[in-house]
Amino acid sequence: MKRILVTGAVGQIGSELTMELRHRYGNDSVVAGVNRTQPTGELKESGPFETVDCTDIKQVEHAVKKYSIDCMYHLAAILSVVAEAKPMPAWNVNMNGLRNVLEVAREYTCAVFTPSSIGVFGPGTPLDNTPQDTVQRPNTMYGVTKMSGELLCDYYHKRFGIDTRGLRYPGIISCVTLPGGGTTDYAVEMFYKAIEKKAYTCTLKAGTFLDMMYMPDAIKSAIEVMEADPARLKHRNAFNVTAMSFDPEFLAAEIKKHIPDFMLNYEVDAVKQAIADSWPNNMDDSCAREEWDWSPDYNLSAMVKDMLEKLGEKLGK
Ligand code: AKB
Repeated sequence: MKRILVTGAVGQIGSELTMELRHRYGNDSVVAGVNRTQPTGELKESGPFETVDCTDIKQVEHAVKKYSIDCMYHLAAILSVVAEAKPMPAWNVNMNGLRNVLEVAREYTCAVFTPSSIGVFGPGTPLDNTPQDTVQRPNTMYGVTKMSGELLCDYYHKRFGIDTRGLRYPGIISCVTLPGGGTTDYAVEMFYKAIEKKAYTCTLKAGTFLDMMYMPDAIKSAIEVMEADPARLKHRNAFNVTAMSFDPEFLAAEIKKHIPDFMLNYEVDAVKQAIADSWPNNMDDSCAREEWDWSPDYNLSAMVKDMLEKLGEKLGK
């Protein structure tokens, strides 16, 4: 039986992934690792939670020992925009935090899932149909830490036999927990503003295409890659995965099918635009499809319909 620790369990992905893992493996088998923000509601009531600041190896080790953990989903991280504003804290959390998790995994023999990102790509990378194995010279602190994290995870697998696996996530869209500090956050904000104000001012230019994914697919992919037959895996850290690629205009046009008077304006943020311009327009995720049968359930129109229904309910509109 799996005994799982999720770090960053109150974050955008963590809050939903923890609940799905509890549903699959049993409430008591999945520990929500929290740091500054305490869990609330179902996340708090449905299973154990523990303070785990990943930059403190003793806290990681304490949780792993206390709950006999054999698998960690290490989601705690600082995202791209915040990492540009605070590069050293980003290095500390994204690199030292990961090293602590891997060291504890080595000591106590745990499998480790680490989310990587489209941020691992940069100048020199082919931006269309970006291959699984290609140039990775990111020019953001977030990208540097995610790229180095991929290498470190592969190193722990090859050198120490730790079962490390990861995904290069695109922008993730959900209506449960807001993302914080990412370049792709605009896509989530657009839904909230479309419902609340019928207008949104976008910080990225028209024509900025980025890979995106709806949260149910993000959760499914994390669980499936960890359940995959290791004999089939030629890659580990980390797989390109995507579900759709759009720019602000495409997303707005799809929202307008449901909210016809929705208006999209632009006020471009130079820092966010530079980050987005260094990332792929669309990735090739054929290795994930071949090695562990990855296939997303939601395309743009299915995601927009579901998001607007669920978010409308949540916001009482
Ligand atoms: C970000 O925008 O920083 C993240 C990511 C794509 O990794 N959502």
